[in-house]
Amino acid sequence: MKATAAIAFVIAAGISLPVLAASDQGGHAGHGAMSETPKATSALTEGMVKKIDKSAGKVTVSHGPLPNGMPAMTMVFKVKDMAWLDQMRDGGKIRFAADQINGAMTIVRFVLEQ
Ligand SMILES: [Cu+2]
Repeated sequence: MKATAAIAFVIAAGISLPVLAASDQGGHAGHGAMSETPKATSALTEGMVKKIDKSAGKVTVSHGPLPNGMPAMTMVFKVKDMAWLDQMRDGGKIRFAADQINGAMTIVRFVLEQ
């Protein structure tokens, strides 16, 4: 009689386990959706305008580490749109994204920092 009761308990425990596993999977599915973060805003790098050369279409920027692995430094960038040089000013802070275009690092997107 005692052995039968023990077997019944094991069977009951065995049935309850798959139920717990199913609810755990549901939790993981929700976590996966949160990993989709917009890449556009996180790719912007902080920089400070040092010198603007409108005739050459270039700007010297002291920038933080870039997503492409370049460490913080002061260097000359080209700009994708020459009109952007009119919006920048010496000593002004910007946040920008740069790409290698025709062998030259070029600012392809930027926002002015207050
Ligand atoms: Cu650089």
